[in-house]
Amino acid sequence: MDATTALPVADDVTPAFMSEGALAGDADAAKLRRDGFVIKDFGFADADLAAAADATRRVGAAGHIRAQDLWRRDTAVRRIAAHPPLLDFLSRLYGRRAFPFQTLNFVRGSQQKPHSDTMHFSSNPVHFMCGVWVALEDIAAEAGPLVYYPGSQNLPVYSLNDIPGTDYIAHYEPHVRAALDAGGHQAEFATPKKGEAFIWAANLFHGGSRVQNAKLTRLSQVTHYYFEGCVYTTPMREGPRGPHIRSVFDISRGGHAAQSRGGRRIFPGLLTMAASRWRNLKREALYS
Ligand SMILES: O=C(O)CCC(=O)C(=O)O
Repeated sequence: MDATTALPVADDVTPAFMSEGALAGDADAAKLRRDGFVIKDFGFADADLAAAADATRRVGAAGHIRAQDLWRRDTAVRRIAAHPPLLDFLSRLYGRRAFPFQTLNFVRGSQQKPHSDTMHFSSNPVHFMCGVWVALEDIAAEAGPLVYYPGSQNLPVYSLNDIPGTDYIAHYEPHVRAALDAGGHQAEFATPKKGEAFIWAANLFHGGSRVQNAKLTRLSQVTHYYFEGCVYTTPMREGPRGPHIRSVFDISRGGHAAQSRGGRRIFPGLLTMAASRWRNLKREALYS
């Protein structure tokens, strides 16, 4: 059995944008706090957007609809993930250094049911995680664009203990659907232009909408970011002995991210690190 670690009790530290006083007068912080998302153009290099789009198309030609951690093989994907103006923006809004830890490149719409990323990867303290969805081409409404629910970031951060069972499809997804309906949260759809980025707060509920025209691509890159000075967890794999600590790679610095809580260094279990290394090797082989 893999090691899990009992963490010191979570304190009430929150990202800077979540407190009205911390970034007073900052329109982006106010928008992220109110709606749970911000859309911006960070001036990605045209050459990087084109190269990342080509790399993503190659994933499609190999029969996949998405590639995880393509940054390992493609420098343009890595440069988009670690684009300095984007990292500076996120670090300012959160009040801690942002770093990318995972990329997902999509050839076509994912049609993923609404979810919050906090069920897949969370942090202690919570909310120190965000997703950035970059359009690698102009996104058509019929291509199954990203669907999101403004304001839903204020719903509870669910853990497996809050839902009536442990199965993601049978229990988590219907629970989310019911919570969105009960809260009156309305779906909106993102159709950004090439180069625009859609930034979502950790608990904004989102997914992939229905693909209406299967011939259309939806070339896009989602990068997930953590913030320094936290412990990084996988709530879906939480066990009776406590949180599941992730093995996290800081793509911008090219090394494993240190984790700490209450001044104490925290380490993932050895099996987690070995499994993560194995998955990475498989990904490198799959997309080579
Ligand atoms: O792009 C999509 O269709 C969904 C992406 C997503 O849910 C995610 O990366 O967390």
